[in-house]
Amino acid sequence: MEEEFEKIFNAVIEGADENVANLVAQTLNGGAKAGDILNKGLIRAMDEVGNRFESGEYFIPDMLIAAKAMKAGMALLKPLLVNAGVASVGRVVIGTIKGDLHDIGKNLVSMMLEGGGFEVIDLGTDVSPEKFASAVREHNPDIVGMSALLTTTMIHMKDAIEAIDDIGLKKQVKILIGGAPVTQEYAEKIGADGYASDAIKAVMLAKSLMDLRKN
Ligand code: B1M
Repeated sequence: MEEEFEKIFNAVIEGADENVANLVAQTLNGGAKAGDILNKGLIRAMDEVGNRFESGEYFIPDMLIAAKAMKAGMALLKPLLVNAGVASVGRVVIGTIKGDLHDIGKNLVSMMLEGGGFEVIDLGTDVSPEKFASAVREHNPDIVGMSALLTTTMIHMKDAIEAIDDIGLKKQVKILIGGAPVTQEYAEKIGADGYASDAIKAVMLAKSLMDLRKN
């Protein structure tokens, strides 16, 4: 199976979206677990794309093409990672913070939260603090999830928490943050209720935040 994961890894790096979709379908048919394809093929490839960008070997179009290929693979995995028809365990409003267009990690977290039984309202990317606040007023979520992939945008998470506080709704929600540059220390510093380093941990944390809300 490792050979198949390697082929998927290479196809994402090359940005061969049709190839990625075919390889993911074949590997699933061969009995691989969706989670293994995700971690050993797709996510590992995006890390490599990031390394190549950093070293100057790849440029923005290469990252975009790889992201499209990753999404082609994720579309096939989604139904397997998300259990349809599970009763909602809580409502989450989620988005990528202002100035930030990276949505793969946020989409993965949304997908896994849905799989964990949460109702997810996805605000998309480049979400302003005011939009987070008005979504809290409109949707009355249990949890607000914020994602940031850039050191220059993560600072707006603090502004979004303040915007929610300014309309008097901070105590009614739990704030969960994540994304590559984000840390537990940063979460504590800006008054978020939790930080998760990946999508699985985000679901575990969201469930424990729900328990805290009940007590
Ligand atoms: Co961008 N980019 N990018 N990029 N890009 C990074 C993030 C970078 C690390 C690459 C590098 O230099 N090595 C770097 C950031 C440096 C920094 O700030 N420290 C970078 C840069 C610099 C930029 C631009 C500024 C480049 C430029 O224009 N000069 C630019 C910014 C645009 C903008 O947002 N305003 C830019 C643009 C882009 C593209 C649009 C081309 C494309 C995004 C396409 C898309 O998302 N639709 C892109 C991509 C693809 C990347 C890399 C290669 C891959 C990101 C990704 O999808 N990873 C990335 C390098 C890297 O991350 N290794 C890079 C896979 C994904 C599954 O992981 O998003 O980390 P991740 O999500 C994880 C966890 O972080 C966590 O769970 C997820 C699943 O495990 N998580 C959460 C995420 N959100 C969470 C929320 C939670 C909990 C957990 O709770 C709510």
